[in-house]
Amino acid sequence: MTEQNAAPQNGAEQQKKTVFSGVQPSGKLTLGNYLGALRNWPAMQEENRCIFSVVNLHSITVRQDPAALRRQTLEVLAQYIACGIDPEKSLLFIQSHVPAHAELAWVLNCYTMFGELSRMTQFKDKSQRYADNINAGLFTYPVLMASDILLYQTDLVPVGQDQKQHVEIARDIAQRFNGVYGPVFAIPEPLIQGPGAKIASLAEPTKKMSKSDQNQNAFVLLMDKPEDIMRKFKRAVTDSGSQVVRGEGKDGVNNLIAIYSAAAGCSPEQTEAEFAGKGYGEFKQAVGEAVVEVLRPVREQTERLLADKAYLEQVYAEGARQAARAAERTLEKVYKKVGFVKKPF
Ligand code: AQP
Repeated sequence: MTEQNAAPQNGAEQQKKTVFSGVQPSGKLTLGNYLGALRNWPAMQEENRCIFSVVNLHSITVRQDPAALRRQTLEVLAQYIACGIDPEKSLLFIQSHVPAHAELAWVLNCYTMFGELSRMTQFKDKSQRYADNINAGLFTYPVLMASDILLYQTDLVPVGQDQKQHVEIARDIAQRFNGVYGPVFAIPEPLIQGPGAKIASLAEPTKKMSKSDQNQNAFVLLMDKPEDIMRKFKRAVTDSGSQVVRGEGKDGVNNLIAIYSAAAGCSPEQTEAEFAGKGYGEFKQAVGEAVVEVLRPVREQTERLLADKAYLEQVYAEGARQAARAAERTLEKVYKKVGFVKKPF
């Protein structure tokens, strides 16, 4: 991306909103990550100052295989670009390359209350799922996420529904800090878009689709082959009814309607009208086909990009350089406000 985008200085550049978002490379990306987040990002880069990070510091709140984590980090970066994020227009970087994220997180930990972190749904879910490893990082995850967002003076955070609570706590932390020291941080807004904002598991549709689900049939991966995608939709849990309409207690069908609508670019009402009088079998086939077509170019382009490691390295190196510069400006302000002696270098 151009230097002006990394550091808006005047006129039109100052009018642009700053957008920040990220995905943790804790596994292979799912259709949920794509429809809820990634797919909405490219359209934003034309009008805004966009910053997208592969948030690998977040991933280690759950044990990761080091070699897999390294591989997945590059895969997520490649998928950002494959989804249409242009490194010439947006800033792309790997979180661990910018130390200011961890540094600001420490400061903000001291402005975040134990009680508010205890209320986080993701912490409750993950501490049940990983009961043998309820580490402090899992608990303070939202503070690191607040640092990611606040370092760049972010206005908008495009996320899926599941992350709304974390953006809200980032707002609360920013407001608390600003209340003590004056306007240091921009106050971010969550941006939750379209029918893909909350994609559920195909196997247990009352749960969200998650890349770390142990059941391989629960999720569709961006890199899945067409035949695997079709098989997973064929097996998707529905209910004893037969009409393709949304309703109470019809979580499986509600989810398939949301997926089809997001993939085909129509409203849930249009989907219901299109499949009126048709059965679940025919509908599942159509959902599978729509998803295969949406994911095909992403998968093919990701494969091409992963074969060009030198290009990916160039993108993340340049991204880290620019992100570090922007992040340092905020961190310096924060350090000054809290009373740290200015860094000598
Ligand atoms: N099921 C989903 N539906 C819609 N959006 C989703 N997102 C995740 N799952 C869904 C959105 O994807 C972005 C990146 O999420 P993340 O990987 O940073 O963390 P997550 O929300 O915890 O995603 P996972 O897949 O469930 O990861 P694991 O299994 O590692 O915890 C976010 O914008 C998120 O809203």
